[in-house]
Amino acid sequence: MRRIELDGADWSPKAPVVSSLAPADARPAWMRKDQPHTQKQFVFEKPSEVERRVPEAGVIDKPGVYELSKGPTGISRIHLIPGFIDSEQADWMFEQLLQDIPWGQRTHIRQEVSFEEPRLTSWYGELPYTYSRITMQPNPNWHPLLTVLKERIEEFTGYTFNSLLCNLYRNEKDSVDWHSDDEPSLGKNPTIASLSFGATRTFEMRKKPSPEENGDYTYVERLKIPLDHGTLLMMEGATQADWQHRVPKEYHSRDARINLTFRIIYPESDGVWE
Ligand SMILES: O=C(O)CCC(=O)C(=O)O
Repeated sequence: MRRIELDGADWSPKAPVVSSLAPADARPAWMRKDQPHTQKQFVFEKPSEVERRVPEAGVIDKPGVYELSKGPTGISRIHLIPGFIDSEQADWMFEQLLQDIPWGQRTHIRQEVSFEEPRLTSWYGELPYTYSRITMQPNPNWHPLLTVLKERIEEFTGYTFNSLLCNLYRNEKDSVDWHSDDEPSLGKNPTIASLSFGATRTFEMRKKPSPEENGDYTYVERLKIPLDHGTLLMMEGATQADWQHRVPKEYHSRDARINLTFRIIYPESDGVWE
């Protein structure tokens, strides 16, 4: 047998050499400790355009007053008050509102196609309310519990509200899409008091893009605010002018949730919406 002597090491074959097209060790080079990595060098090339990152959504879940932004339209401010109604009271209020409010499902027409709102609603107030080309007729017959809640919020906030839009999200499939409460009849920089009962749902906010973005919301600031049983959320200042909000559908099952949004509506003849 032929012996190969190299630095004194014994290189004589110990087993028959297998001749095959496959390499003896079929593992890729990076998995073999004993083999050097490929000689190809990684060269970092600076991207010609600045990379833009989609910002992660912030979460607001602690009580407090938050200044969301400042702009030519003013300061956008929200005030989160969890436990505004204690949970025991909120329990019976929820049941009563679920039973007694005259809930109805409205139909929208968009681009000649009609579809039902994915939630039930009801309107209270001396004046009608028009949004998304739907008009809610005046309904001055305030339920006594709604009057109590309105007065409690008025005492706490110092505002006087004259109207209320009630939303019932029957389950996880109900939702409200991105919008601002910026109808002319709400006046400039409206204050809105939003009181939630029942299942916790996420209230999402996104900043309206600057004119250079041409309506693209990809890189705008976003916030998530879990609204649970008895929580009051106040939206003030330029919040409706500079931000949008929604309550998205959920992937997991959710029980019913009621949201009451107290508003101040002006008669259109007042001209405050200009
Ligand atoms: O259900 C909510 O918390 C939001 C309702 C809402 O966006 C609205 O009534 O305009």
